[in-house]
Amino acid sequence: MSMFRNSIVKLVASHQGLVSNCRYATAASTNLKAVLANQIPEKQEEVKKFRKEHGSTKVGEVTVDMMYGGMRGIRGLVTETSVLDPNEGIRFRGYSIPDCQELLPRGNGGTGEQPLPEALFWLLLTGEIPTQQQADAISKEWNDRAAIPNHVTTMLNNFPSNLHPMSQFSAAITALNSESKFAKAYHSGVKKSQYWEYAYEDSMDMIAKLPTVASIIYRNLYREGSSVGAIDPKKDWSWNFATMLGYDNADFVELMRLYLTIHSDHEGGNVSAHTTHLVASALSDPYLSFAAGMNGLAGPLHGLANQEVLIWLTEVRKKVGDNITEDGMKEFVWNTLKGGQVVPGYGHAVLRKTDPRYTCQREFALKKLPDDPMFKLVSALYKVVPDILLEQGKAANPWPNVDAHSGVLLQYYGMTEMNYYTVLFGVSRALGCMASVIWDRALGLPIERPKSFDTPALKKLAAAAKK
Ligand code: CMX
Repeated sequence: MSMFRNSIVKLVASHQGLVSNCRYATAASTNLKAVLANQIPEKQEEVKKFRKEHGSTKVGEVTVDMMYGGMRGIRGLVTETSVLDPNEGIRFRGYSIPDCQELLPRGNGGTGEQPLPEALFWLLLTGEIPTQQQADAISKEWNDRAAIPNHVTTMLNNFPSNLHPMSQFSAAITALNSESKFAKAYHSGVKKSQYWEYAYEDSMDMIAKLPTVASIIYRNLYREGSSVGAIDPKKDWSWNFATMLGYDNADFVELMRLYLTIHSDHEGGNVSAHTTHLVASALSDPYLSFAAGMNGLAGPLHGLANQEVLIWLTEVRKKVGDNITEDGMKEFVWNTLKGGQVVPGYGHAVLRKTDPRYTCQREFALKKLPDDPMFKLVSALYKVVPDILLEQGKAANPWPNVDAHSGVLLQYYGMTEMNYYTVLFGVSRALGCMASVIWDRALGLPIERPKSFDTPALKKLAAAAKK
């Protein structure tokens, strides 16, 4: 049945000319590690040859402003999993979000509308669209690896309720490194050429465990510490996550599948991906590396923005009510800016158009919750905020990003605890960060160590450059 579905999807996609040059999984194997082991030598060879031919080719320049300006625009990282186009948005291994929604296999249970994050992980790692069997094999493997050690459960149960869910999440991931196969292998002297295998094992284990960790945090904080229950071995990662959180709703499962797919990766320079990559370059194990990335995601200019958006929207609604007037909204937005605050959910360091991750969530909302007052408010703000930001003249990108929408969808299904939203983002981000770390080790990337200068030294460099 699923083979049949995959051929139909391929046929429809090629017939509609949706995606040119689709790369479907070439290997029949459902063993992702084996598929990867086949690919790695070829890719290593390709990179070796490329560096031999072009190793000294210049691909950009660095200005003084770039150095003081958060390294914006500096071309300094290699990330294989995804590339962000300023106008078009993210492409995962060359595939846009609509491509992924069209081509990736679905899960059983739910309504079958959205792709499986498991399939996206396969794509991020291999560059190929998996078959249904391959995606299902990942669901099974993650279910098999999902158990978390007692000391992590005990630690989570002992955290005070005023400790932010992201702090709990990051601390739990750090503590999970008691399970690290990478750390153990490193200490027993494993060869560098095998690092990726242990990074892979830790990544698969960690991704498998995150929904349980995240659900314990949720239930401890908002559901009187009730039990998360057991993983259903026949279901997928998102279905199990939704169920452990306590949501028994087919549309919410689809929302999770969509949410966990689209938040996974945004090329390499964003704070969470870059931090994970940097820390992993010191050969800290994947748990330690990802926990560091999560501390970055917890910043209000990055992943915490989805929490900030819902707080802000709630204030807008209090102020302007449900009979939204354009003037009322404009006044609120201007007051936010005049108060020295950013409009959360708008702007981006790289994007210069509406984020396609915003657009696909909007499409979901138009289908499932068109009359929800908060969704109407988000839609109404979309009409006024960009013009105001343009008029203010500061933000390089006045358009909404992913965080402008996600909270509204979650609150519709009853997840109103906005402090928790960034944890969901974090669970998803593991897919991209871990796929990258595995390739970092497969390609033998060294410890990261860019050069820094103090201002006097930079002045000397600038003076010398003028001569
Ligand atoms: N509201 C008000 N001012 C904004 C703004 C916004 N949404 N976005 C940018 N600006 C301001 C900046 O604060 C900056 O002001 P100063 O010069 O006074 O410092 C100026 O415009 C220029 O900034 P920029 O080059 O457009 O943006 P940056 O690359 O520096 O920052 C980002 C990008 C996302 C941090 C910023 O747009 C922002 O703070 N947005 C709101 C928070 C948010 O939604 N973050 C989520 C990002 C999504 C993600 O994590 O992936």
